[in-house]
Amino acid sequence: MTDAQSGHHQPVDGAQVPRYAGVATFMRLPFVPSAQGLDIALYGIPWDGGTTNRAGARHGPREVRNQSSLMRRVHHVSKIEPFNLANIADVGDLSVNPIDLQDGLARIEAGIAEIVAAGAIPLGIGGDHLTTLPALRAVAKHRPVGLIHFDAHSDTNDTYFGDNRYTHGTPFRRAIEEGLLDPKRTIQIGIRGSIYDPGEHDWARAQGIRVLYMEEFVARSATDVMAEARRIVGDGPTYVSFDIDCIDPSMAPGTGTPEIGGFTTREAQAMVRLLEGVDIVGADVVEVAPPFDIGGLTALTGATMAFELLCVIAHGLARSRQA
Ligand SMILES: [Mn+2]
Repeated sequence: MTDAQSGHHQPVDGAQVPRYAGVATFMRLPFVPSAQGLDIALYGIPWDGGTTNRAGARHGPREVRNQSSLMRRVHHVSKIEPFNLANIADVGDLSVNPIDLQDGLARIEAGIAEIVAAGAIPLGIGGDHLTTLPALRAVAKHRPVGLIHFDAHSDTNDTYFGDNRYTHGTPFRRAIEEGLLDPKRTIQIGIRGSIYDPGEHDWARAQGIRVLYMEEFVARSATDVMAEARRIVGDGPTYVSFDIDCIDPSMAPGTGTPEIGGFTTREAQAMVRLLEGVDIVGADVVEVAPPFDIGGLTALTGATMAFELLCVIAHGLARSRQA
């Protein structure tokens, strides 16, 4: 369905077709095979080839599509109507390779590069967190970007099982080494849980990454922390990566590496809303692992966080068009 005035794709109307009916797409938007003509492209990355412990995030996109049918058209606080402000559709799942890690990364990068070349902002649903590395290779091809990273883990480890350099615990170290990320414009929020080594976060800090532990968030507030995040990324192009395991496992149990003591869904929503004004050039929601989920709760959380991101990105696009 398209809006007669704007020509923008529209979700299937829940008053015409009940929200539980029909073929599941992200936000009940049309599936379109290409990002041509879109302002924002929603896509799935059914791949967890970088997972070191409990696999299952490859099943994330399908379940997030299902739960995203619960989303309606208007953000209840900001009153943002993303589907009116921007042309948005579901471009399907990226091509992946479940048994070859490097080929998997190459395919994911190629898929996102196509979206970027079409002029659309990529908003991906993972997949494990290693999928953010090829996303950054696609969006930061010509200049490094800043990063606002919500996660229980820093994901800046070096190697695993010998000299394996590519896991969902290493994407941001690789991205910095590859010149894709400006570490001084990078903040990680919600970091917690036991670590392998007391110096585990030293490398990240030495690069200039702001590593913000969960305990510091609790002592401050979403408003205060996000003011710092916006200061760190400034006016430059910024990627936003939302690992669902930043949320407490009592609210988002369906993930491979849960850590207790996390954000409430309400705190996470508050933070994403405070991304207003950030120049977001790409974003993702990763690590939803349906085999560990209960009643679709984590997939619903992932879908809702994607909707929150969509509202902020669409509003930013509309604002920059007016400027
Ligand atoms: Mn992560």
